[in-house]
Amino acid sequence: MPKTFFITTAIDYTNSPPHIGHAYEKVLADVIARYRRLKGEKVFFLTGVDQHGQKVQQSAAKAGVPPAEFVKSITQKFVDLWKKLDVKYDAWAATIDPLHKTCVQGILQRLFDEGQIYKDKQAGYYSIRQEQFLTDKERGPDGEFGPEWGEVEFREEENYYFKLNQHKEWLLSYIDNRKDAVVPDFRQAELRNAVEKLSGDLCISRPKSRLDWGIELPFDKDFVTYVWFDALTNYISFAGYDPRQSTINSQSSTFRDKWPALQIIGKDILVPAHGIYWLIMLHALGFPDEQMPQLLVHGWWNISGAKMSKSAGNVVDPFALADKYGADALRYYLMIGIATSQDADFSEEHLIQFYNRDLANDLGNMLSRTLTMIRKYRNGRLSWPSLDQRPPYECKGWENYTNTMNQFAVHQCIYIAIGAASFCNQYIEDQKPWALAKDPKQTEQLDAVLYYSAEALRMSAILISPILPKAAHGIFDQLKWKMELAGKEERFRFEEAKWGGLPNGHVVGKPVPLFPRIEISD
Ligand code: ME8
Ligand code: MG
Repeated sequence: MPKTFFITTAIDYTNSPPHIGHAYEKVLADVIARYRRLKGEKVFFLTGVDQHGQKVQQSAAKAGVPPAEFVKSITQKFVDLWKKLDVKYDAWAATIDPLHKTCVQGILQRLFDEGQIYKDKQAGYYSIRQEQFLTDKERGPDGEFGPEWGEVEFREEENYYFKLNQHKEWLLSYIDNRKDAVVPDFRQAELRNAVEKLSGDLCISRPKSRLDWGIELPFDKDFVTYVWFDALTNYISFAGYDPRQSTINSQSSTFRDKWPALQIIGKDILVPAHGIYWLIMLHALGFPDEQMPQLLVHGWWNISGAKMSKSAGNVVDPFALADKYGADALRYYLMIGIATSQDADFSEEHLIQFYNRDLANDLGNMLSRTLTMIRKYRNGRLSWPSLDQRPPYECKGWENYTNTMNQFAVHQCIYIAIGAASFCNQYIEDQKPWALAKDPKQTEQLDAVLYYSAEALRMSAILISPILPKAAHGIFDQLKWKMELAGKEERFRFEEAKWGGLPNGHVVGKPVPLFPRIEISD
């Protein structure tokens, strides 16, 4: 069976509605998934929501509704957003799903039976307000716990622990043996440093008296599992992993066909969650090194250099932006305004600037002037050029596109796709079809310029389709090309991004403004 390209994103907390950071991560994953399908690969794209835990329990209590009801309404907001932004996934990982629960409990039971999970007593200072044990890190300069912790008391509590520390040497050797375990490289180095400092095991439970909104431990009904075995496990439970099978080879082909995944996560959850806990959990479950997922770590969108947060009141609402500018304009800015491994500042002004410069001017202008000229000079009909007047924009560009996309440098790929359009705007300036049209001796030359301009548009549409699916369809519609596949993603195929696709005599459609300029009103 040919391998499926399996891509996952972090599941999003359902303690509050989605913000622009969530939108960015899912659009990035969607662009990579669409690019793979464009290349003819089979893709399985998994995303979802993290519905259990303390934060959700607290938010639900504050709202005065049961947690199950609370997560339902927030979950719906995520589902609605992905629909609005054309994020097209194959499976939905909602952690309250009974299938997921069965898988999580199966995994916990197996590791417990194998002696990887044990019970221990913890004693220390505990913040009642924050519901967590405090360490010396939480002490202020005066040695006391600050007022943000509220009342602090000494407590003893029993919990279950996962033997994390015994896998430390393995994790170091795995990281050292695989250069692309984490992308980008500086994040892999950051992870390695953190692993070197690793000590102690991982607490994986909470007594039900403290937290009951979670998955019960299969071997002790007084506890629920706390975060890690619940949330991280989604990446395999929703891909068909069977916890009763202890080797990869005994897993069903449904699972083996997909795994290992490319996992897209934000910079805040590499250390320790995905880079340490998750990789060690998989190793403990018997996943061999070559079956470890690759971690693609993206940066964060900030607001004027500051972190976006509810308390700072600077959370950017993706729904409002999509309503105001359209899904494609928002997708475009989220992809071009940031380098995948870096942070960037989100600003509506920049969104408008990028849109007007690249889409309204370059691509939009190229489309309307080309169609207008073909209709004006040739009644909309294209002729195969008899001259080789192909613009010197060569297919090398497409090779770069593939290479940069394979390195997840989406913003650079956009420049290649849009570059074809702006290059052809220049080509039209140079060739001056309006002058050629006045000279009967230049008939063939004019045919060639019109034909290759239409071709450049067709190819730009193919290359931009992972980023701007709606606009790519709009360009094909106006070219009257592949109308039988209108609205379908199969309309775009990477292998067709080469000169000579439009047949002799092809008649193009009417130009309709695809990217009307956004005027800034103050
Ligand atoms: O971390 N810019 O959920 P989450 C870019 N449920 N990405 C951002 C961002 C920003 N400003 N803010 C958040 C969780 N993200 C857990 C994951 S694993 C135990 C489960 C990214 O809702 C963030 O980095 O806080 C993460 O990858 C994703 O959004 C979900 O964040
Ligand atoms: Mg690396």
